[in-house]
Amino acid sequence: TIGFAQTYAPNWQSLNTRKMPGWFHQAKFGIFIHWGLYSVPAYAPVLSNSGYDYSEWYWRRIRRDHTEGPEQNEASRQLFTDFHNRVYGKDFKYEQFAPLFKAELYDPHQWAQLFKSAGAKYVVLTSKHHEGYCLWNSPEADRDWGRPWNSVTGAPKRDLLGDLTKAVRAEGLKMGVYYSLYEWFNPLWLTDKKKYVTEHMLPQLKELVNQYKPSIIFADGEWDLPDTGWHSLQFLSWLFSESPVKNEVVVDDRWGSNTRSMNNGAMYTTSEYGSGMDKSITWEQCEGIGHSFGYNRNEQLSDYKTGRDLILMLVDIVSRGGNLLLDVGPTADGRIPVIMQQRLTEIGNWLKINGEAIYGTEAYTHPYQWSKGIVPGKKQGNYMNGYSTAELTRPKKDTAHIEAFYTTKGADLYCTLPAYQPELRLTGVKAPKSTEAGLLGTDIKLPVKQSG
Ligand code: FUL
Repeated sequence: TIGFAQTYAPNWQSLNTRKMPGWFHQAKFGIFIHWGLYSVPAYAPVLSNSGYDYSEWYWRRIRRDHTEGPEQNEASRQLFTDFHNRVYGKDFKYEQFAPLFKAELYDPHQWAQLFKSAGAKYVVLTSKHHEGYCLWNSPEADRDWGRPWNSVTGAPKRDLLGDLTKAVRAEGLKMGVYYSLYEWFNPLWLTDKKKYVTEHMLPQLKELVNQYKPSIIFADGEWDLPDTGWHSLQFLSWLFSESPVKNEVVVDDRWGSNTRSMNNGAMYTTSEYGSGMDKSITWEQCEGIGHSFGYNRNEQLSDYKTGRDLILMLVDIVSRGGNLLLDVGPTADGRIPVIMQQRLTEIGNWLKINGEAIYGTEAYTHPYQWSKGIVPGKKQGNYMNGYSTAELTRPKKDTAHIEAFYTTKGADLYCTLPAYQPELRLTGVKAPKSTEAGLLGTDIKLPVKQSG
């Protein structure tokens, strides 16, 4: 909107004056993709009693010689190790998965069409996860790992990120990247963190932006250093002031051990398998269809959310002003599991009729109406995996007592009902005398009675 160059200084006070590009809040629904060498073993234990684990953490879980980072659930690590030893043998190194990651059935156009028909407006691919393996031709990766450690010099012999970027844009969707700042076992990271940041991570990230011009950067793996340690402030100042995506790009809140709690205007807040936030900030919930981001062959049908669960999750999030970044985990040969395709299609079919109540909407004064006309109380901001307003009045994902979720656009109020009701009494809603009501996808006019 401003026709002259604006520059932002490398401090939060200045960075926060940037207006977040409006497309993100309008979009509401994106697809997250976790794809890498971990897609070869594609395994995580499924332990509901001790918290689910992520298949993309496979390498970290089977390595016993690392000392940094929080100690993880020992039962889960043992199961990862048992699986690895039984299936591949204890001498089989994680690096040996690299030649098995071939992506031979990868069809980026089919993926992009699927995401479009799901009703998603943007896509975020793991350009590099904590394992350090890159889905594009990164010279830093090969140099510092001392072996082919990207998908162009490695087995796929293909720019997986570049090909998806083109296909996604051809469908009219925005393309973004997930990028892990740290790499668990990068030799440079393990010996000299400063050098790793300036000679590996920063040049790599800049090159990623210059080459692929992502609309989103979902940074991650930030927790070991503060924002100053990563030079994040310098990077973001360049990104917002000078980079080729300065007017378009949106970034998450994972740029240092101190940044997630900031909830400031420069970054959107991420909740992960959590309950989400409220409309006072820009936020996005990320979650898989099952319990993991990377593909997990160990999951059963009952581990997957149903289409109905997913649609209600989207509506719940959007009614509180957030976005849903729904994750799929492709297989090592490049397929999106058919059950995930089915779920995405189901969401898309619903959005074809009801999308008007989702895209481009704002949260209403209250996000939903709880059983028998009760509206939720005061908002309590929260953070990842915590509990938000909605959960103060109902258990997570239990929509049984929600009569209607609200969203609004212009003069219209949208009510999404989880279950059929012959009559709905809206409480706490201001409406002019001439109010009319209709049913999306039909010409039906619903009878309205107003009182108060
Ligand atoms: C986390 C990572 O550690 C997970 O593997 C996943 O990528 C998630 C989106 O972010 O912090």
